[in-house]
Amino acid sequence: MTAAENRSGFVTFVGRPNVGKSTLTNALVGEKVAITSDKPQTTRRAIRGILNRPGGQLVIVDTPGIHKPRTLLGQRLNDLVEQVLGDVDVIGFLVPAVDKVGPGDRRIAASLDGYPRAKKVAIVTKTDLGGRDEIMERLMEVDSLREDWAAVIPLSAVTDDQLDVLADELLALMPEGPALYPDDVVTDESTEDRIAEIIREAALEGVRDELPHSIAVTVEDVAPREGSDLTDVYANIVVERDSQKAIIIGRKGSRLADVGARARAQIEPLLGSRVFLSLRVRVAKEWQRDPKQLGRLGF
Ligand SMILES: Nc1nc2c(ncn2[C@@H]2O[C@H](COP(=O)(O)OP(=O)(O)O)[C@@H](O)[C@H]2O)c(=O)[nH]1
Ligand SMILES: [Mg+2]
Repeated sequence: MTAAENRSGFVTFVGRPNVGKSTLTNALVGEKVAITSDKPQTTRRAIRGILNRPGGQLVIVDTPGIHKPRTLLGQRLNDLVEQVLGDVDVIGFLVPAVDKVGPGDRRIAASLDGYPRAKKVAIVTKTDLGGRDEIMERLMEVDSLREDWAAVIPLSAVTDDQLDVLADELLALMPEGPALYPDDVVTDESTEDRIAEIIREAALEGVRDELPHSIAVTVEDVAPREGSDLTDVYANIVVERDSQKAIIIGRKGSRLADVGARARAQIEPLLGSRVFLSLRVRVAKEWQRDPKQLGRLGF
């Protein structure tokens, strides 16, 4: 193949919270680069996952999606998403097979008019949860939302059904050009950032209401321990109130111990070493609204 036939570019997925944007990003990359949960607004950064295929490279940018901003953090995240949407080559619009298309979906589909540069692909996801008729109905509903879909594709990011079809279609829509990243990396996130996200995902499990939004994680140090095959990882779980700190720690530290165990199980394969994980819970009052705190937390 000549260099001229190589294609590369950026794609991002849009859709209501929980439709499966981050899960699809990971499924395409083949490795977890973006954390997922059943809580809305889990994603807080623009995370780039990289998929190399014969004939080209896809850079998949997973974003928090646009929300009504309630805090300074919310505003910053919206600005970030706007910027990504303005820059990508392809936007994939996701609707789950099992939910009827509603006003939220229609609004997001219509908002894609604001990004004329990007080609648009409609994706009916979670087909593993839907029946044949349900999937057909959804495909027709989604198809009628815009006239300019370059493709309408049903798939499951959990069973990987039709994932190849999407990857081929996305690559075909990319401009010609050389690979943008080396072919042996799956993300441009630093190891520290990936560890912080893994811990945040573990901390999100089982917490409710406002607490998920209040959790941030910082990694202070990752260091191989001398004379052993252990890596020491020191991290802080940051919350906004003392009452939240108590919830995260749990009775006699039981919740925090579970969070640590779940996170460690994922950090060890990432680092390729056994890990000693030290987690501290800190309170940073109202950090989501405080520009100084946001800066310290990397937003
Ligand atoms: N069964 C099934 N569940 C999925 C699929 N894609 C995502 N999910 C689940 O939907 C929830 C939300 O996924 P996530 O990727 O975090 O959604 P996001 O908010 O759009 O990024 C998670 O619990 C996922 O496991 C799919 O194709 N099939
Ligand atoms: Mg997400």
